[in-house]
Amino acid sequence: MFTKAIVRKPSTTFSQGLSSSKLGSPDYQLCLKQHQAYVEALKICGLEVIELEVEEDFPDSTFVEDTAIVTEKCAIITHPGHETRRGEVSSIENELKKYRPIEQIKAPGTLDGGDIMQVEDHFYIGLSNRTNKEGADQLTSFLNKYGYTASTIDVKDILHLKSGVNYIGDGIIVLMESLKDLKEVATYEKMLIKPEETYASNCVRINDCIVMAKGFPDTKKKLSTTPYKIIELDMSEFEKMDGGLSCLSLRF
Ligand code: CIR
Repeated sequence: MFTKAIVRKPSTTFSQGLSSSKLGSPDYQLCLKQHQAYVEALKICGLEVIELEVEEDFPDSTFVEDTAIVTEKCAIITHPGHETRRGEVSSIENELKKYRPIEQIKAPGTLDGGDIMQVEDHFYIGLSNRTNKEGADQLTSFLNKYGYTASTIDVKDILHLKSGVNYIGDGIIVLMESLKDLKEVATYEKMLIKPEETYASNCVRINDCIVMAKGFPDTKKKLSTTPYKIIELDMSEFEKMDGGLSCLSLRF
């Protein structure tokens, strides 16, 4: 059961963030509106929403999920894989230390929270262009110290592990179709997401709700077979900056 979420409004510099998408430049006003709707959705899921100060110096700082891993027993502050994002972590640490003992990934380790998928007491760590082996090893030792287990999955073709693989509880993994044979998640029940709806594979289960991106009818139909309330959100402006739905919050 989650009770809180940390979010941060996009800064006016948002469009200068990292992006490989060909979807064009984001509309800042629309982006703020979509962010507000996201915050409202978190509240509907029963969360108290903690809004951090906007960080104008860090265009990607609205993607707070990449800056920490929050478990029931500890919070691990990351060392983001892209250097332009490293300054985002100090304000996150200041907030999280109110709630959890803090651990920290250090160079030469790099790690983005988008690469970490929790399945009960086990954590899958995506080895991506942002998360390296040293980062994964450091995270694994912190998790082991608090009684969790971890293992790695190679994910070189997507930005982060959770861009294509997400756990929604009850033994079900939502998976982009091209990863259907991923051996590391072979034992789970799989909900395969069509190639044209890949963006929607990044959805989040929060308490009795599943929050998903709007405009993906086949995925919605599949997720609607679960007992959870489906909340759809327009994510167009965040998608333009390679941002998935989960990365806009840290839930704990
Ligand atoms: C980046 O490339 O770092 C940002 N523009 C997007 C980060 C998205 N994070 C995520 O999906 N966990």
